[in-house]
Amino acid sequence: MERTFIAIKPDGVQRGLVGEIIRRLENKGFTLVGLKLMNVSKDLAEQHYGVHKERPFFPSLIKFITSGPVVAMVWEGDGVVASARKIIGATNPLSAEPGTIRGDFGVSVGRNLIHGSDAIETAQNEIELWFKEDELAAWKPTLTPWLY
Ligand code: 3AN
Repeated sequence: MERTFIAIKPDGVQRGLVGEIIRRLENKGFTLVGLKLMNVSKDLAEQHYGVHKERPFFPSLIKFITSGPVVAMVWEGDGVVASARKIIGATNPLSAEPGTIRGDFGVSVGRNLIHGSDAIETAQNEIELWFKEDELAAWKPTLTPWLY
């Protein structure tokens, strides 16, 4: 089954939005298979945001993501990569639709609360980067037959 990597960034944790964000993904019908609260090392941050290395905002992005604890998660479900991106909303919270996480709770692109993998292949790479295999639980909720 498809999996995606989701991280609640330091601003989401500081603002007490961890439960709200998890609730939205659970309510949709996705399954949580990995979860940890962690401080992000500079090395991990630079690997995670490697594609943005040359961008002017790269140093502030690294400083921000390493500034406080992050909730790293893996979610599973049919089409979860694209669907989680929709639930999260556009990169700039001011452009994100109301009803999305960024649209409902954010005002700044530098403080946009949450990360979600942008494609299936990226998701696989990010899950490997952030989680060890034994940190992930392969399980099926008993609700599954009512979802699919
Ligand atoms: P998304 O997180 O929606 O996939 P990306 O991958 O384009 O967006 O950008 C990664 C992260 O870099 C964003 N979540 C945001 O925190 C930050 N970022 C993107 N564009 C800017 C910008 N113009 N100024 C500051 N930070 C930015």
